[in-house]
Amino acid sequence: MKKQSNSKAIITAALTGAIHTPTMSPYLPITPQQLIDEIIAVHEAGAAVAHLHVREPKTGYPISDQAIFREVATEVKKRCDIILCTSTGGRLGEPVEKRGEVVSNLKPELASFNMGSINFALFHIVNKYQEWKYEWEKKYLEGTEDLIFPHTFKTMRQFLPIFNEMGTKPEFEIYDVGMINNLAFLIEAGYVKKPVWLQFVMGVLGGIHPSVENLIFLHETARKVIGDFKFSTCVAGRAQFPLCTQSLIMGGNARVGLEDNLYLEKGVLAKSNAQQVAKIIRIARELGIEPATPQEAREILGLKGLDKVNF
Ligand code: KMH
Ligand code: ZN
Repeated sequence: MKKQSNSKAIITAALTGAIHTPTMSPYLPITPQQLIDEIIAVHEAGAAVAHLHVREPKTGYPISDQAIFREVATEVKKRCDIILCTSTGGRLGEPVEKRGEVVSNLKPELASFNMGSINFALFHIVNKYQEWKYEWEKKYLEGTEDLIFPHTFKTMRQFLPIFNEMGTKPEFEIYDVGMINNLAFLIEAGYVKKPVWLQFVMGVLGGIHPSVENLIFLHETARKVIGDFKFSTCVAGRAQFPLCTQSLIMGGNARVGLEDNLYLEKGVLAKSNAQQVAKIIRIARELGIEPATPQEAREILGLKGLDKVNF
């Protein structure tokens, strides 16, 4: 991983995720074609990475369907050189083995790697909606009151050789400060090689509260216990733009997208992922920071290259 120049930042767009449901925004991409179109658009807007989950095309239910992952990845690769970061987070409640399949199947350059177990709660937002587009949505969200998003040390130890074998760089998702400790342990035990690529995920109920102090705390802790790392920040909800801006100011990178936040500004739904990408890039440029191209991001992160994926 090359040293990152402070004047370039990797912008990731997290397109759809597995948290927001179709009722919450008509702009959430659902079908393979919508996902493909959104990825091409975020690439044109300046994103270097697209973080990809897939959904059941008719209902929007989050799934880890390998055929859909492949369909989207193949078409995108024909049309642009964006880096695909496939999610191994999958649907809340889905078994871990199923979630890891996308790495062995597609051998992507980059994939999410959740750095520990957390309560991943969304039940508290159910009351904001009176009517639901699809039957599954309310039940899915309510079920999270009793949900643990599981990533035990055993799971993590079992996932890592798959990433290594496929040449896929893990993007370590850090939802709370203890997860930095988990990663430091795995580095120390020889399962993970430095330098590592971290995504600080703030604002999930069950994870760290999104605040300026907490982003500094996460960064400072990673500096002390890991040392050699690069980082990006993503934030669930309305603190997305302020804390992504802070991340850029701190010499880091930023992830935006409808997976994390449905709004462009207070009370205004983002009409596309590309709108959010364009906004963070406007802010970055005001700070003298340019978005890294996908090729520059590959060099910064030390990725294997698009010619070595299996799609
Ligand atoms: N959904 C985010 C809170 C993953 O996909 O594996 C974190 C995430 C993890 O993007
Ligand atoms: Zn995700």
